[in-house]
Amino acid sequence: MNDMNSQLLKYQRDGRHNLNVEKEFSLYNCSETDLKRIKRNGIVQYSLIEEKCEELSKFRRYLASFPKEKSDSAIYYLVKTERSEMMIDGLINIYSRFNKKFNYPIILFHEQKLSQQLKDEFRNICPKCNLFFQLINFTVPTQYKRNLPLIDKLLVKDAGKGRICSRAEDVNYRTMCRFQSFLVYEEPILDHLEYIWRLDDDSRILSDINYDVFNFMRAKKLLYGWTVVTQDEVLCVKNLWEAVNLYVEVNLLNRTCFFHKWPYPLIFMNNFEISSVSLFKSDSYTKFISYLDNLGGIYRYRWGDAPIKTIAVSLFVSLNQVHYFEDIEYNHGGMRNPPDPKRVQINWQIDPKKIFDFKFNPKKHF
Ligand SMILES: Nc1nc2c(ncn2[C@@H]2O[C@H](COP(=O)(O)OP(=O)(O)OP(=O)(O)O)[C@@H](O)[C@H]2O)c(=O)[nH]1
Ligand SMILES: [Mg+2]
Repeated sequence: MNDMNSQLLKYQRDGRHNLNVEKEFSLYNCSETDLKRIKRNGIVQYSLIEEKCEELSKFRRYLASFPKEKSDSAIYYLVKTERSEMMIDGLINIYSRFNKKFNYPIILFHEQKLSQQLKDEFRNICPKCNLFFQLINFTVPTQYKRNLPLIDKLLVKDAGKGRICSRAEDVNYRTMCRFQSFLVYEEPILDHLEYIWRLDDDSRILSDINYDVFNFMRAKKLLYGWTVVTQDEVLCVKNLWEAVNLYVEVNLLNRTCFFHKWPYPLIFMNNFEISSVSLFKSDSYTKFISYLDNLGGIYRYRWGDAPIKTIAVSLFVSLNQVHYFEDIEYNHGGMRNPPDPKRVQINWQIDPKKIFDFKFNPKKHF
């Protein structure tokens, strides 16, 4: 029996009012499981759930129209309402450099404040972009909200001597890191996808990509693709690597893939990240990330999603399933692929061919 009928029967058994039944009924662009998860993730208003389900169902229909040989994959962004102009430029960029040839769906996760007018504007400006909007709950979890004033004070104190981890004062930035670290994988729209390509509103592809990157990943059995490696800010990862070392030891992760070789504090700059969805939905990652999340370091110290996911890749993916997209020209905030040798020194970018030669020197670090 399908979800819709079983739900209807349940309501009839409970003697609930028909109006309610009809209301919930019309939500059934989503399955019962989708609905439960959407509500659990904090979206409870009827009209918002309905809108989310409608987009979800359009998205699934769109994927279902793909030929068998095309991978069930998508591109996604997290949209910041205040930077909608930048987002529009980003959409035009990915469309013209890649997606006009390959037509993958683009998921735009957003907060409630992203108005219908802005959504229409995105669609009007980029009518062939295949946009699917998904509202997310972007609030700070209660346990952290209560402690935020304390967290802020501690952060400033930790940083000391006037130096502070960048973006540390911005609580929303930490909520963004938490979303990118794992909450995104709890979104029903990612279910059954093979690969997901994350880009940010300030990500720019600098030349045309003439092949299907998702099919490429699939053909090579790859799990993680990147373009830029950089040194992380050590002030922003206080206690993170130590916590991971403890996790590795306690969980006897002796056969870790390349974690023990990976040079601290390098990270894949994951504002460009093509990854296997099943990797980040796996039991290994789920267990690992709930350990880190429960430590509270994302809010307490502003642990970034980039170090967290880089470490996870080094723990759970073997090097031959990690791919450097050497051929994709890319820029994010001055860090680019291929790296500009003159700038490598200035902006802490690392030559991808020399990752394992890197030696951390605290005196030379920012
Ligand atoms: N909805 C929402 N999205 C956000 C928020 N902050 C950041 N984002 C999005 O998350 C992505 C990454 O944010 P950035 O601020 O560019 O983070 P970053 O790249 O680490 O920082 P920069 O080096 O300053 O670019 C972008 O696509 C932003 O639009 C926020 O408060 N709300
Ligand atoms: Mg950015």
